[in-house]
Amino acid sequence: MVQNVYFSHDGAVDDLVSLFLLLQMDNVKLIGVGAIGADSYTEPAVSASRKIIDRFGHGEKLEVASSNARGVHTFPTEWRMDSFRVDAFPVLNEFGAPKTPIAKEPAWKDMVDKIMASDSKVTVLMTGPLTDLASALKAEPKLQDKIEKLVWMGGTFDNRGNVAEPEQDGTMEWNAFWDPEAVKTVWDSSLEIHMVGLESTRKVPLTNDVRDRWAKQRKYAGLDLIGNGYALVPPLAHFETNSTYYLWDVLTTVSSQYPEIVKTKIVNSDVISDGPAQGRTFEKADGRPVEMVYDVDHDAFFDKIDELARKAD
Ligand code: AGV
Ligand code: CA
Repeated sequence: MVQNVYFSHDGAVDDLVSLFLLLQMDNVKLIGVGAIGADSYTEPAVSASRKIIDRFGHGEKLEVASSNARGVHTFPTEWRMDSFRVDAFPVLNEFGAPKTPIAKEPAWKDMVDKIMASDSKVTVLMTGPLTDLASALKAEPKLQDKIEKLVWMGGTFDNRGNVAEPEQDGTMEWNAFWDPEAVKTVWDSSLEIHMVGLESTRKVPLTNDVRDRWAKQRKYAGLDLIGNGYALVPPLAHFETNSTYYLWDVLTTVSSQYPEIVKTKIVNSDVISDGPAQGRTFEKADGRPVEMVYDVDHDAFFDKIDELARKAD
């Protein structure tokens, strides 16, 4: 069965690879894409998205909306620069300026309009901060009834965060930390939430073996794109550092359509939205339920990436 999906991402390497993979999934009908300059800058995030749709979208007619969201805590500039590099990849620039149009409205409004106009319920897939969804829910409360579920890369329940910044206690995941208030707004809604936190993404680091596997398949344009993308970011080699890269968003995107590769459980939870733990998602007996991915079949996951990417040419 084909599922209508609205994809909101924040322009990092794994967000853009996620967009590429979504475009290869037979059961996904993308109805809109929004890009937010959180772990990126908005202009290259939007531009690279348009070019990926042009080159790898199989003629799909889509628009890319630009977000005007501002975070509470900004990502390190060094990480955000990757979006300019992906946008400059030759494979995305062979045919000149992008043709996929930029949507008229800012991303939060585009999300409202496209979802309300959809002929069936929509899965909202988000691989960045929840800011635009929170704004959309505030502006149009009826939106909740049109959303099948939210699938989000963000948060963690084991208090081992991935933010290394002052004035925080180390328990938060970055997408939640960028805009903690937005996470609270979404948690307080009646949406069905599926969450991929750091518990599972830790099991799928970028490694040199993974890079080699993609390099061997570079005759496929899609795997060459993935290989080039992940050449920009540091792998897990000897020891985890603050910049070590995992396949966070790709795991979220792939498992949203192929749930057989992950294990999930229901967690009752809440969110802290201020103080040194702002952005922390935590278990709470009378909190709202979320379906949390806690484990992944590593090999099945990487096989699925290959299989999807080979379909692109
Ligand atoms: O926390 C993971 C989120 C994902 O959506 N992002 C990167 C993914 O797109 C932020 C992030 C955490 N650690 C990072 C991040 C790192 N070492 N480099 C770049 N981004
Ligand atoms: Ca992201």
